Parts: sequence; C-alpha cells; structure tokens
Amino acid sequence: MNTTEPTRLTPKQYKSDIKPVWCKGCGDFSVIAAITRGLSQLQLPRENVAFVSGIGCSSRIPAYSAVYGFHGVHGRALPIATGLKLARPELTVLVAGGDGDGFSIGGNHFMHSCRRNVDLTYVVMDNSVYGMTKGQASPTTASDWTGSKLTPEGPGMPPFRPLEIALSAGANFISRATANDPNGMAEQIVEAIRHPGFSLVHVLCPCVTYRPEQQELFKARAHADWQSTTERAEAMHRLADDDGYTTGILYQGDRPAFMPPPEPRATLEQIETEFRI
Ligand SMILES: Cc1ncc(C[n+]2csc(CCOP(=O)(O)OP(=O)(O)O)c2C)c(N)n1
Ligand code: SF4
Repeated sequence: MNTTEPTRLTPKQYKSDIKPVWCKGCGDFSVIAAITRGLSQLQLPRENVAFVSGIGCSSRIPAYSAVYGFHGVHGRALPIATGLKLARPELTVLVAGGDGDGFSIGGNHFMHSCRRNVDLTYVVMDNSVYGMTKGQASPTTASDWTGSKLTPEGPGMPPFRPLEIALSAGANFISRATANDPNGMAEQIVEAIRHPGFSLVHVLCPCVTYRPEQQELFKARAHADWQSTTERAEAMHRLADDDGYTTGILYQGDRPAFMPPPEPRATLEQIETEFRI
C-alpha cells in the first residue's frame, strides 16, 4: 500500500525565477508574498490559476508568480480577465494592478466589473501615485498633495473612494489590507478567492520612491477594525465614516456570480462563414 502523502506546494513554489525590478522597500514585494502564501494555503494547482494585469509597477506582479499570466494594456486587465473567466470557468482568475491602472484609465471597467459580478479576485496596490511614470497624482491622491510638478498646488479635488464605488456598483466581497501586514493580506486573499463573484482587495501599498512618507504613515494609521458584515447597509454606513486606513474584510454579499450558460462551440469554418461580407 502506498502511504505517501501528496507533496504540498509551498509559497515559494508559486513564485517564478524572475527577480523583481521594484525599488527596494516597495510595498509590491509584500503583495506577491501575500498572494503566493494565499495560493499555497489553498493548494491551487498552478496550471489552474491565471493572473492578469495592466501596466504599472504593480502590474508586473504576474511575471513574478509561477502561474499562468497575462500582462495586458494599461487599464484593461479587468475586461481581459472577464473574457478569460467566461471562456474558461474552471480557472481561478486573479487580477492585479495599481490605483492609476484600476481607477483612472480603467475606472469604467472597474465599476462594471463590480456590477457584472463575474468570479474574479482583484488586488489593487494603492499607493496614491503613478509609480511607473515617475510620480504624477492618481485618482486616490489627496487634493493637497504637492509632490508632483504637474500639480504644484495639489490635484485640488477630493480623492476617489474605491470601496464606496465598489459597494454601490455591486461588488460581492470588499476588503482592505496593508503591505505592512502580509499575513492579514494573505488571509483576505484566501477569502476573496473562495468567495464567489467579484472580489476587491484594496491594499495600502507604499511607493517608497515617489511617496516616501507613506511607509510610516500607513504603519501609524492602519488599524484592523473591520469585521465582515453581510449587510450592505451596514457596510455603506461604515464606509461613510471610513478614514481610509481601516483594514479587514468589510463586506461579503450573496449575489450569485454571473456565468452565462455554456454555448456550443462554433468551428472556425462556421465563424468565417458568418463574418463573410
Ligand atoms: C494607454 C496608456 N496610457 C498611459 C500609459 C502610461 N502609463 C504606464 S503605467 C501608468 C500609471 C501607473 O500607475 P499605477 O497604475 O498607479 O501603478 P504603479 O506604477 O503606481 O504601481 C501610466 C499612466 C500607458 N502605458 N498606456
Ligand atoms: S516607483 Fe514606487 S511603485 Fe514603482 S517600484 Fe518603485 S517604489 Fe514601487
């Protein structure tokens, strides 16, 4: 009788051999650590996981993991991931990117992904700046931040509040983590993957180069005060008082994930005939 236990995949085995090019101390290191820890906890076969991103420092993350990956166009990670999940529902599809990628150029896709509720886990590394393009203000930058020459008096408008938008638009799972707590983040990622439908994990993720003050700021201000609620009104109420630094799982809704019934697959010949003019 063979009594050998199947070998468990360690977090390291979900990492690729490519060395990250991120600046030393960037919060993105903590996110790849949390994601690989989460995947190891779930013991998902690597060939059944696909990781999709857009463009930005944070969007490099799929290259550093040892699952299937797609590095797409700036702001277009969510539609690519949506198409992939609908075509291959058996896959676990993760999506990653920054606040610029997800809430500015990709803002429309963000809103409608929450609304569609396809079963995706979206990890947003929010550093309130465009890191890759050298420090311009992003949608989540405070109105009085004067660190960019493009906005010397600050952006002058209130920052985008992604969790409120996600909840209003219909996201089924909403949480916030901080790069200072990779274990807490890994737990949220595990729950987000398990939860059916569109899940948002919002990460306070310092950009040590263009927002060096964030490292200490997040450490000092982040407080783990959210216990998950299934009541949408309660989640909305909490967000109205949110200081932007509260962490934990905020909301787990029960909307059924969107998945159209499988269509019989057309042959290439049929497709070509239909497209003929
Ligand atoms: C269509 C298009 N527009 C603009 C850019 C330039 N661009 C590359 S990354 C980026 C912003 C990245 O910021 P963010 O998503 O916050 O990620 P971070 O680098 O901070 O992780 C921009 C504007 C691009 N690559 N493609
Ligand atoms: S520029 Fe900022 S976001 Fe980009 S790798 Fe460096 S610290 Fe990270």
